[in-house]
Formats: sequence, C-alpha cells, structure tokens
Amino acid sequence: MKQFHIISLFPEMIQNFFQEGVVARASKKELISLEVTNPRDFTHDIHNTVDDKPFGGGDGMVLKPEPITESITSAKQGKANPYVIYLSPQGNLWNDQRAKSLAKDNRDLVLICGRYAGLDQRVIDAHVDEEISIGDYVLSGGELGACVLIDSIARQIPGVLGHNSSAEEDSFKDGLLEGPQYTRPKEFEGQLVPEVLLNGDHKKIAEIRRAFKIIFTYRKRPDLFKASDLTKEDYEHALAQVRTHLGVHSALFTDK
Ligand code: 21W
Repeated sequence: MKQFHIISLFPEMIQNFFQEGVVARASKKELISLEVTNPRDFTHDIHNTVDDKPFGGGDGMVLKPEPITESITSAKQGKANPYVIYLSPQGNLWNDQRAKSLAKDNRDLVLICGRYAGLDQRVIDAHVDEEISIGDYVLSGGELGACVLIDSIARQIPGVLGHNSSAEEDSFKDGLLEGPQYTRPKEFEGQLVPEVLLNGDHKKIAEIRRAFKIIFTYRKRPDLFKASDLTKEDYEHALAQVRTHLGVHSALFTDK
C-alpha cells in the first residue's frame, strides 16, 4: 500500500477533494492511504502561530520552521521509506513520467503544502528531498499541487483503475495525444461521425485512430511531436489516410 501524508494548514481542502472518484475508491480498496497533518497542531504558543515576518523585510509572512519540521517528523513515523516533497513554484516540473515512476517505487510520500510567502529555507535544505511545481502559473498554496500529484500517481497504481479505463490507454503513454471520440447520435447538428468508425473493420479503425493521434499531436502539441520518434512524413501520411475518411469532418482540421 502506498501511503500519502499531506502537511497542510487547510486539511479540509485535501479531504474534501478525495471523498469521491478514483482516489476514494483506491483508498477504500486499501491500495493507497491518505493522512493529513495540520502544522497548527504542532504549535506551542497560545495563539497557535504558524507564520512570522520575513528577516530582511518584505511582503507576506513566512511559515515558521518548527511546526512544519515537527509535522514532517510525525508524518515520517511508521513509514519505511518516506520521500519528502515540498510543493512550490520553484520546484521541478511535474509530468506523467514522474507520476509513473513514483507509483512504481515503494516510497511513501510526505507532501508539504506551503502558504503565504513560503517556507523557511532551512526546512527545505534540511528536510525536503525534492521541490515540485505543477506548472507555470501562480497558485495560492500547495494544496492543489498535492491533489494533482496524488491523483496522477494513484491512477498509475495497478488495480486502482478498472480495466475499462486502463491508464495504459491514456494520453502520454506513447507520448502522443489521444484522438477524437464519438458516440450516438450518428448525426449531430449536421455533423456526421466518421464512417470508418461505424463499419466494424477493427484493423482499419486502429489505423485511423493512430492517424488521428499523430495529427492531433502535430497540430496541438508540436513540442510532444518533436520529442516523439515521428517524422513530418508520418504526419503527411496520417493526414492522407484520414482525409479519405472525412469529407464533412474537415471541421476537425481548422485551427482550434
Ligand atoms: C505562490 C508560494 C507564489 C510562493 C513574498 C510575498 C505549489 C505552486 C505552489 C505560492 C509564491 C505549485 C510572495 C505551480 C504554484 C504554491 C503558492 C511566491 C509569493 N513572496 N505549482 N509573497 N504554481 N504556490 N512568493 O504556485 O504553493 S506547487
């Protein structure tokens, strides 16, 4: 069982988020466990102070080292191989590869969520194994980051997803985006479902789906396409393949 221990001043944010969906089921099946510690429970003054003014001056408050450090020590108890992550805008950028590799190894995760102007650097230097950011935008704290990590790791643990929604099927497994999906009705607001998907020729359907993936990736995420082992010729070939099946579906290939 993989244990996640989150350190957060807003434990309800984490608990509420994981009361439903994939993570809730994973935790019911005892494939993962979720625990949350509030650093405010490790304060020793009458006001339960968790932050203080920055040395040298400046805006915002800094999380005091003692309550966080005591929270980390408490979170590590009873864990064989804890790995301590601090969610922060300065961290290594998160991706699905990291999610897969952390899902595979046997480490339990301690996730520290910052707030205010951040965490005293000495805690990071002495007690954090890695800083992780979830993207180049500014959040108000680490809680959403911790939820993103847990969700993306949990779904990679064998048994968490049903076989109807295997993680293997998802985007990024082969480094390509997924193609389009269709369901009934066959005609919607004058738009038809590509004929090839309706005729039950599974070999042809697999071919066309692969071609769609190549086209979507080339058009929407040139960075992923460049990182793949595909060439411009593969794209041209996919385009030719799909064009013969489309006709009215050229709407897929406007620049959206
Ligand atoms: C945002 C902390 C900005 C620090 C002085 C006064 C965790 C995050 C976070 C946050 C700053 C992640 C300041 C992507 C994110 C997170 C809160 C900078 C502010 N200095 N991934 N105020 N983006 N963000 N200093 O924001 O905790 S993972």
